[in-house]
Amino acid sequence: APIGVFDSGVGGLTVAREIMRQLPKEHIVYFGDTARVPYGSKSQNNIIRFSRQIIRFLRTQSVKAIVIACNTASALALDVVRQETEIPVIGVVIPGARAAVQATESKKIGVIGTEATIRSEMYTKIMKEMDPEVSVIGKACPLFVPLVEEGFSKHNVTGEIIDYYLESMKESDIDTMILGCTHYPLLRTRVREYMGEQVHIVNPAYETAMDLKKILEDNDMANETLEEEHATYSFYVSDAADKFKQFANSILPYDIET
Ligand code: DGN
Repeated sequence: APIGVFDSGVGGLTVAREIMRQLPKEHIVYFGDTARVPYGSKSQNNIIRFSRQIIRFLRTQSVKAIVIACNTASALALDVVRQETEIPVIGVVIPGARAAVQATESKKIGVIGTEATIRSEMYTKIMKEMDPEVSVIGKACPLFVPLVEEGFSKHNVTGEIIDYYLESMKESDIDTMILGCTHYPLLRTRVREYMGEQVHIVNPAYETAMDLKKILEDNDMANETLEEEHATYSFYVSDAADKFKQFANSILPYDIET
């Protein structure tokens, strides 16, 4: 049975990509809600409603576990939908939070994400539960999403926008920073250059794939054998399939066919 992965759009492909790398034998069914993106500016009620609908769809594809590959949906809907679903459901926030708490020495952590993710303070709450001594600075960076989607990762204007959003973080004494939005790993090099080597950058997509691996192994759910050259990956979107395909082919290790 495949792993179900969903996101508000293309961003979750950074999570799918980590699953492909770390769990090459697992088949994936991906759903990108491209008709309703961005989730970052929607209310919690709607994000829960969208997540429920997508989980219902993924379950028709007989998935054995579901990864909410969207920070916004993980922050706002995971608690609710996990209780309603009989198969394992994991989000990206808890794995990212755990990695940051483990990495920090100064106990000062920065989190960047969408407006909804930062407003929810979910990363802060979870990290404080893990270690009450950490202090967390959050910053919403909404313009990063369209920059990445338009292929502007290497563009000059991106440097200016990074400076605009991250200047106060750079001047703070954080030693760890969470890329708390699916698109941000694609700006990782730029953010790292700007923040400097002393700041440890956490990619929740990577940590989530590690967590998924552990859950599958612990529950004897991992796929052991694979006859094909690589596992089967199916992609569904609610709109704009061509644009999705173009983006996917620019970041995934395998080309998506029509
Ligand atoms: N996938 C969303 C997230 O990780 O928060 C970013 C895109 C969006 O819905 N704004």
